[in-house]
Amino acid sequence: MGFFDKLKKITIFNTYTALTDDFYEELEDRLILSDMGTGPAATAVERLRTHCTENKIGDMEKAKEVLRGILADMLNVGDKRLILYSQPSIVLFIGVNGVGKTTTIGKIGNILKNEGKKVMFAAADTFRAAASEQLTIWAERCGVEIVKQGEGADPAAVVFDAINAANARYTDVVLVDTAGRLHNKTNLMNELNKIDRVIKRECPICSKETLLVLDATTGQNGLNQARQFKDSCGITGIVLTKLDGTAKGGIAIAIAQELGLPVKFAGVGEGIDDLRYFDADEFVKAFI
Ligand SMILES: Nc1nc2c(ncn2[C@@H]2O[C@H](COP(=O)(O)OP(=O)(O)OP(=O)(O)O)[C@@H](O)[C@H]2O)c(=O)[nH]1
Ligand SMILES: [Mg+2]
Repeated sequence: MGFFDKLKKITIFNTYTALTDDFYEELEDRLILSDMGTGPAATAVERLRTHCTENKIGDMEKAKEVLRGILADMLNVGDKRLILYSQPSIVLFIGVNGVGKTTTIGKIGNILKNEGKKVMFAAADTFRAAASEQLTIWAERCGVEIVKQGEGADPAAVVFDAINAANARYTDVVLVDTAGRLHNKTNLMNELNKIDRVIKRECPICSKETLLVLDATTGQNGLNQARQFKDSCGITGIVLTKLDGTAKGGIAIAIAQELGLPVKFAGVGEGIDDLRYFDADEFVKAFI
């Protein structure tokens, strides 16, 4: 079974026998329904039509391959790998409530540990005690260290502790969990800025990624979240979770095209192995 098999496929290529105007029209509708966005959907269909006409392609299977190539190309923006240039490197996970931040950290911790890296979790969601307990369970599951404080502690203080511990213990990567927040809550956004300032002050040479975690089932709403967080927090990439069973996978292309942000990881379930580095070719094969 392929990693993205749980994604709902757009099966239109099986229901038409020729590249008719109706086909192109329905394809565009289906791409828009997948939350790819009207602009990117129109661009993709136009590129497909032009390519197939110019190269006299009539075969549906060939056309499907061409479209996969076009979509993979549209996903190809920014630096798609996780940037880990220093020891330690810091990766901050942010996003609205319940999108899968804590779970994602557990899964990525496991991936990095299996790559031979020394990983530390920082439990900077101090909003509720259950949050650091949840992250502790993941830390035990993957066998990585965790730095935490009591409920209500200053998240920036947790990050301060984690950076110092990571420096002392030659940790490669610190993964920072944060509380779910809406981009329009000023005090919570200030909290993220404070975390940023602590990182800059305590580890000016640290490479830092800020990954926005998005629930794929929220479709275009996720795109709005990305736009707003990008404006205020300097997002460097996206983690797209809950791609299992959704027909809204087109959101990955919308984000790449409209915001220029790469999807770095994709999640397809709750288990430890249900998240991987995002592979555009693999994704488009499951998508179309
Ligand atoms: N089906 C599915 N469920 C997921 C996926 N990723 C996370 N979840 C589930 O989503 C729920 C919320 O996950 P959390 O990791 O707690 O989300 P969070 O963003 O940390 O939530 P808050 O800290 O409350 O903001 C949990 O039940 C996870 O198991 C995924 O890729 N697919
Ligand atoms: Mg959480």
